[in-house]
Amino acid sequence: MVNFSLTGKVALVTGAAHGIGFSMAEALGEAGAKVVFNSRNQEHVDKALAAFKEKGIEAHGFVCDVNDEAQVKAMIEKIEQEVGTVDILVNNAGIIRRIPMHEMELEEFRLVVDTDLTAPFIVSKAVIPGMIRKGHGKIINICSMMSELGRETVSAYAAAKGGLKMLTRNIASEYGEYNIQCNGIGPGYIATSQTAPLREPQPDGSRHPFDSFIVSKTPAARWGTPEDLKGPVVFLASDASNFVNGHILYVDGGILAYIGKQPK
Ligand code: NAP
Ligand code: GCO
Repeated sequence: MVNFSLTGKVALVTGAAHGIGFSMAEALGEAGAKVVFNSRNQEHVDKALAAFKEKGIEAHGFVCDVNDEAQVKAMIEKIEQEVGTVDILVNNAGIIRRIPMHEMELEEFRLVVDTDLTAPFIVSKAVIPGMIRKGHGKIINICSMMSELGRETVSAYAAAKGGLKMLTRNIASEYGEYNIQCNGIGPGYIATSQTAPLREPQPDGSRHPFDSFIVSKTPAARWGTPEDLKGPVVFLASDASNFVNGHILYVDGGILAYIGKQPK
């Protein structure tokens, strides 16, 4: 029987106090993993711990900024002492800034690239030695449609998520011999706080133009939900995907396959 069970595994999901990360952490917990997550904010950690407890999921939360290597190293050491060596890492923490490139401050560009690309390097580097010692590991990087496509105002985000696709492939290449698989998940347009500005109703109550645009570009004719990511993350975290390596699994309702609905 195909093994999707994560019983006995320690799964770290970064930035999982809410949104896509929380939903993926919930799925990993439901599949049997001990869930570990971080946020920059103690209040967010506490709220998420209460939510996991309510769902009967064993979770451990830490305050940690993934851009700070010292904080990340300290968090991984605490996880190894209190929970166990990390078997599964989901690099989910991420930000976006929607600003025309010629108006974007250098510091803003760098913050997005640091958070969405450099931080996955920092956290992956911190957990790989333990995975090598254990003889197995799963690293799952949360990419994006913008790992493949560009659009106005998201230059830093697209550059970072494009780079994250190639970091995924390089980790897969460099550590496959240690039985570590590194893959990506590329969510389409998902209804979370990150995309809330793109779905806000107009002053006259009509749909946001971008909202209608995305629905017309998606064969599934809807926005995705964080729950749509639960099955894909369990698959890539489990032994069922042990020969899948360096792959970006797009969970996008078909956007990347579709030219878009013809205007009536
Ligand atoms: P979200 O609701 O804004 O969640 C992002 C999470 O990242 C927050 O929990 C935040 O935690 C955490 N975070 C940000 N910077 C951090 C840092 N420096 N250190 C630690 N945690 C940090 O967004 P989401 O939509 O769930 O996105 C989650 C991931 O999916 C991101 O990588 C995003 O790029 C990607 N994605 C989203 C979509 C979409 O349509 N929503 C599509 C494709 C990819 P705190 O604020 O609590 O610290
Ligand atoms: C945007 C959106 C997208 C989504 C996601 C798509 O402004 O275009 O925020 O970037 O968040 O990354 O896969």
